[in-house]
Amino acid sequence: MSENIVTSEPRRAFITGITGQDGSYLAELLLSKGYEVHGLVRRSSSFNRDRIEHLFVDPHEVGSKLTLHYGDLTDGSRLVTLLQTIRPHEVYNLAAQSHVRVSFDEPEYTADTTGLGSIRLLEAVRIAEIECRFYQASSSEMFGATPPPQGEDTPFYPRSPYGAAKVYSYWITRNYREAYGLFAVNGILFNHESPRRGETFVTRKITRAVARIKAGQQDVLHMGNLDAIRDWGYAPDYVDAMWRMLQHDEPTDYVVATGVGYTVKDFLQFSFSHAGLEWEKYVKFDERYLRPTEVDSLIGDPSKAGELLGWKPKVLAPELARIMVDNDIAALDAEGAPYIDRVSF
Ligand code: NDP
Ligand code: GDR
Repeated sequence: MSENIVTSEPRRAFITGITGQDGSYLAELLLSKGYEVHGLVRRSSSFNRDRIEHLFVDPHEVGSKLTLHYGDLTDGSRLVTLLQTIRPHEVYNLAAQSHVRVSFDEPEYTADTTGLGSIRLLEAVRIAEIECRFYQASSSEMFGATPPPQGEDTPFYPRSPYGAAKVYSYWITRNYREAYGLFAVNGILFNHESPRRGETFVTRKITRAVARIKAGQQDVLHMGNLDAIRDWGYAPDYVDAMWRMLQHDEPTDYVVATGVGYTVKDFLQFSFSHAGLEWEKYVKFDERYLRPTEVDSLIGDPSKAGELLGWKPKVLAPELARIMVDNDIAALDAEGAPYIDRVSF
């Protein structure tokens, strides 16, 4: 593995989805390695950059290495002009409509961003004629109904519009590798969480509720299927795997996972008991959180990433739940004041 590519100019990275959970940690990791980081942000009427606010330095000040650019994965010509201007060495495509349940409500929009967004970005790389390495955020949701353990050679059987869109992006990334010789890789990442996880994903929904129940601000938590099994890892570990994939000598695809599965019930238990609470007293079933087709069990086999990248997970689900509960309690205490979890890469 060639860890550092030697060039006279600073490495430049372009990240789509920089305002999301993974994008914020990846930006932090790359800045800590001396990269110049360029991020794609969507224009919105309210502020949507809480996760990267602490990384931002006024561009008028010396030493600013993070630049944000307005754009959208549904706007192909903008992607071309941006890449022509930035000329990045590494492109990380993390942007997506990333919520599985929501993809049943908005299937066409999900296909447009999570599926077609990737081809727009790959085409932009090709049209802009830049020499870069390309990372595609593929997902364990592509395996869907295929039973665990799931590895790089496991057949896909997506169970949602989101999973189907990710399968398209996976294959089009492989096709650009084979057709045009692009250094393009798929990181097939299993669920990974953190204090920056979106509030409607199951882990964060649980840990936020624990903090609020503990503080006397909530007394019921409505949930869907508690028997689903997931392989939950820690997002800062997983962005390190993304970076390693682009430093390897050969472009290839990798599963990134802990290799250990737990039920949603287990995660409830880890989280509530850490705060001295019994989850059975607070959780109520609500069918609105069920999916028309569920993914019952995802447990990844990360041995290839271990062998080729020297990557291994440092945090497993029980500790992850404790980290997230502690952060949500701290965040509630700091309510009204700016708050961000700190990691050290
Ligand atoms: P998030 O939902 O936290 O972040 C998604 C990001 O995509 C946000 O920055 C969002 O911007 C941006 N985005 C959404 N739509 C568009 C668009 N049309 N144009 C430009 N940007 C857009 O996701 P995560 O950080 O958790 O995940 C990162 C990627 O990895 C996603 O592609 C996800 O599908 C994939 N993935 C995630 C896993 C996980 O467990 N976290 C596992 C496997 C794959 P805004 O802030 O404006 O909404
Ligand atoms: P997932 O994550 O669908 O695996 O996709 P999510 O946390 O939404 O669901 C995990 C499991 O928990 C069950 N569940 C609930 N889920 C939510 N959100 N809310 C509930 O109240 C609830 N009750 C039970 C779900 O049915 C499911 O089985 C995530 C996303 O980050 C994707 O972008 C990513 O690709 C995959 O992980 C890997």
